[in-house]
Amino acid sequence: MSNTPDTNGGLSRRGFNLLAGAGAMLGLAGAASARPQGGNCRGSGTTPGGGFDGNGVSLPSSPFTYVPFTREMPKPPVKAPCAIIDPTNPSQSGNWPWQPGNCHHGVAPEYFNQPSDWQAGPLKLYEMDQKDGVHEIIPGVQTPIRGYDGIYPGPTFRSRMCEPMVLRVKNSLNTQTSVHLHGAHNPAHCDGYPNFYVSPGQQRDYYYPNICPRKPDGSGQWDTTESPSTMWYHDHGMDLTAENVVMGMAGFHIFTDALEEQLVADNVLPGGDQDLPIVLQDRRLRSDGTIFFDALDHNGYLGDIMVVNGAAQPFLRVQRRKYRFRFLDGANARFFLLRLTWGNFTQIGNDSWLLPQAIETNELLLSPAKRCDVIVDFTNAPNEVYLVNILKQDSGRGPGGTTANPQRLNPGVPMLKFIVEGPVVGNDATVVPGTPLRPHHAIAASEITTTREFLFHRSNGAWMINGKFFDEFRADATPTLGSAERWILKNGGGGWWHPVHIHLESHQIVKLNGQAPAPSLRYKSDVAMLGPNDTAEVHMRFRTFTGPFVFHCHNLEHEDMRMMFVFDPRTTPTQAPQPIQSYYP
Ligand SMILES: [Cu+2]
Repeated sequence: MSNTPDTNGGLSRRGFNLLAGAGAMLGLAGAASARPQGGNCRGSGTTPGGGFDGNGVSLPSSPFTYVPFTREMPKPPVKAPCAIIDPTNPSQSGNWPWQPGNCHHGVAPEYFNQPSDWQAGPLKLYEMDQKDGVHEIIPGVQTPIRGYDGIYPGPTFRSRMCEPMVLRVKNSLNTQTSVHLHGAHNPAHCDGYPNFYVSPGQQRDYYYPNICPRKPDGSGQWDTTESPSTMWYHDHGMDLTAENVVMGMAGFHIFTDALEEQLVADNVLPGGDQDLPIVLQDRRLRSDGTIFFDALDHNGYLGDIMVVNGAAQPFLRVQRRKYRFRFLDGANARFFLLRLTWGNFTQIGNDSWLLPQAIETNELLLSPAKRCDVIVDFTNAPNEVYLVNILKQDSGRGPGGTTANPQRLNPGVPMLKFIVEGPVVGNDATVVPGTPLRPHHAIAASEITTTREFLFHRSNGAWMINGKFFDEFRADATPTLGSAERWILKNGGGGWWHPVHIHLESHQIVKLNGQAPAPSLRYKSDVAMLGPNDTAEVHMRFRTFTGPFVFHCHNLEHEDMRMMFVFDPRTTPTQAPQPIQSYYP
């Protein structure tokens, strides 16, 4: 593994970004053969007015019509390993299709230095190619995409505690990429650090140990309160994230462990076909079917077509029983306020983690990158139920209103139609509001050793934290491994919303604007949503892995325009920002 940084021939990073964006668009023009389609519901997915850019200029509407709710909701395929290996069994040596690390960008040093209890289960090897593809967001309209394995959304990974995996990612695109597994506790080498690239034509081995942190009591035991459930992966390439994600580079990664498997085995939580990951996004198309993306719009991408698992306004057939829906806001800049036209949600998870107990709610507010894991009980439902977005948002600035009182649309935009069929299914899952799920251990104020403040603000049409732009070679915080810190995350104002994502560790939101946050936000999060003028106080612990890692606004246009900082956990206390570890290329 060499340690030479990738360079872009002397171009500035931003210059490179713009060139790459323009090149990609030119490359796409002419590839599409779509024509506007007939139908009776032009703009059915659009927000009123079709949306505006950050300067108040009306965006071009997608010039297609279609009949919504005529197409079944796609379910991304589950990714299968190319080999399952027991490394301690010499008779399996012939099963290796390739040796981890034997590729251009190598594998994390941690792979060669695993504690024995990281390998309680077999090692799974996966291969995935990042490549161009064609996808029908609207039926009959061929839209060029960039996809993991060439599909949109990408394949769903399912992994299990202490069953490590190495994912060999190939890059057949003509742009740099970096894969981030959002919500995971993984080594820095494979966390999708913005310039730890998979270069075009090359491969990188992402080693996911699939562990959770150990307990802070020194016992060495796993802290299973931190074991995740619903993660997702997406591109995190420096300056290119927004474009790569809007072109299709995102998918689910579902994690389980003994505790969650028991909840399913005991019929507390629905499993199998009643457990569905659902990604909500928005897209805007040009007349040739290509995805509209303006690389010069730094305010936030808004589409006028509501897309669910890659399809515009689909339907889903459900039985009269409980379902687990893992909702992800996978949009670049669009927030969602979700309601059902009948019944409530029973929320069981926030971001990556199950809640300590199920919570009933009639609305779910999601920012980009947030997940809400919910149960919907269709037992007594009418034959048709709709999932509706009732949030008013006309620009990348964010929705109207505040986090406490977001501006609502009436009647809102239906995203997904549930067709409820058949008789009541007996012996259904037993989860109800109040059902205990995954225990939670709060980080006490007395454990905090350091307090840091971060102001997220606008400057010269771009985005800063504490008066600085992102610099991948500068550590902005160097916490000590094993310690707990308090981070104050402040929105610098101007009506902008900034959903702040911190990599590596869960954070515990202890105060939002001086008050206890809403019940579902009181436990573990990986995105702290900052509405206009919001201040969040979060506690977090730094464990297992030295850096560098990033935290950033997950409005992807803000992230690309530099609203990102580096934190670099060290084994010994230091204030020194240099050197940060590097794993190039
Ligand atoms: Cu932002």
